[in-house]
Amino acid sequence: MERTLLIVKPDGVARGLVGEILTRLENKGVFIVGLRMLRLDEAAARAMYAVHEGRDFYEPLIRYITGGPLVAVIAEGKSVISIVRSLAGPTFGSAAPPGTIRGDLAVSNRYNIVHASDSSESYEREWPIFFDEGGIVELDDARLKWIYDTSTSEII
Ligand code: FUP
Repeated sequence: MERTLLIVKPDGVARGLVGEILTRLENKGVFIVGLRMLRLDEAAARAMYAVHEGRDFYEPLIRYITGGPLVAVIAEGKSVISIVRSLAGPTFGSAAPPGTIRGDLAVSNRYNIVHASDSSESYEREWPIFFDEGGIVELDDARLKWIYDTSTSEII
């Protein structure tokens, strides 16, 4: 099992889309094991997006992500990093295909509703910005058995 971080960004919260996005995760069958609403301070925002420092969109991005409360979600499942990335869709709302969160809910090339970790390295760097260890629950095995075939030695 793998974990990923999904953020409903301030535009998603302000537009009342938290439930819609959590529903998409739950409907797919990924498990929500951490959930927290907070407002990111500037230092945390700069740490979160350090890879983009120096890019022309860096300062607007910091203003965007600190501009209102956000909802941070930790999701767990097999290959959940790539699954949640594909649910989110490509970066720009204008180009994201229908069926994806960004494709269905965003038109902007900045205000794109969600963030999703793009690799396990990114997840390991990002999750402590939003959660401490106690904010993540252990997955209840009973929930697994109709999402995956757990009857063999491998979870399928
Ligand atoms: P993604 O991995 O899809 O979230 O996209 P990036 O890490 O490349 O970008 C992070 C955020 O920076 C995007 F969600 C929106 C913002 N951004 C811009 O505002 N302009 C750009 O040209 C690229 C990204």
